[in-house]
Amino acid sequence: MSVRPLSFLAADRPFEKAKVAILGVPLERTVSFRGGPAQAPAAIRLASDSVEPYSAIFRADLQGIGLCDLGDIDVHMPLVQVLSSLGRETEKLLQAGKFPVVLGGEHTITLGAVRGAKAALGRLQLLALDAHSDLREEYEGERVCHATVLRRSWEEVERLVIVGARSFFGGEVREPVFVQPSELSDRLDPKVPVWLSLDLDALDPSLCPGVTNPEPGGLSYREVIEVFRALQGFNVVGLDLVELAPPYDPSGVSAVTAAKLVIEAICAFLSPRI
Ligand SMILES: [Mn+2]
Repeated sequence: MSVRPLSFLAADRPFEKAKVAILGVPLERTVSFRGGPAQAPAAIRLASDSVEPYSAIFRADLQGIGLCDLGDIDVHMPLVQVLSSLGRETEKLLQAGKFPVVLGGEHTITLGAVRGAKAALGRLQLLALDAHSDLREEYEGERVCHATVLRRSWEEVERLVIVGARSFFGGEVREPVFVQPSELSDRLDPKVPVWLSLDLDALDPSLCPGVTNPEPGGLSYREVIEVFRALQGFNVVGLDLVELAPPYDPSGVSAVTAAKLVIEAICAFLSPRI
């Protein structure tokens, strides 16, 4: 066919034959500093055109895993409805045996995905890579927003672990959820499914400047890869990637990094080592 919609890695596998389902959520509702996440799913799909589906690190080829791109969820409705519609989609995908890859959008979407995954699987733990603790009880009068999303998500799961945090508010730093990448394996439960939430600002802003709230002193690309490697011993069932703000990186490298990390993650979690 000579005409096709923009899709991640030009994915064209029929839904029935795909293991991985890409789902965009261009939500930009509660951002507090600077905008852009609404453009992120399209920017990541476009950037994926410039990278190969092969992971040299995990020695796996995404083509062999099978990928479909379902397009974007409608976000032009109240926030609570966006989250519940993402929750329903995530639940359906997991029940169909798929590995959902949710492309945000602002970090708030993680709450919808986590609720859907919990509904589908019964048990769930959440690993978040994030520069910010996102553990406020409420922020500017909102109980559900990008700054409270990990507090609200924590209420849904058995365990929350956060890697990469370096921006704290008040007593948040004393919460027992922050770990170094090397401690991950001891802090997750091998018997409980893991949802991975990858906030791009966990990376150092010198590597990934196109994010809503850049925070100096972040993880290197290789450190994120080491987190993926540690997760290979666990049952990772899906992931979201959030907070890319394409307007703040005219070089486009941040979007390419996002696309590449999606490929590395899928290859790490779904492919036997070869
Ligand atoms: Mn963050």
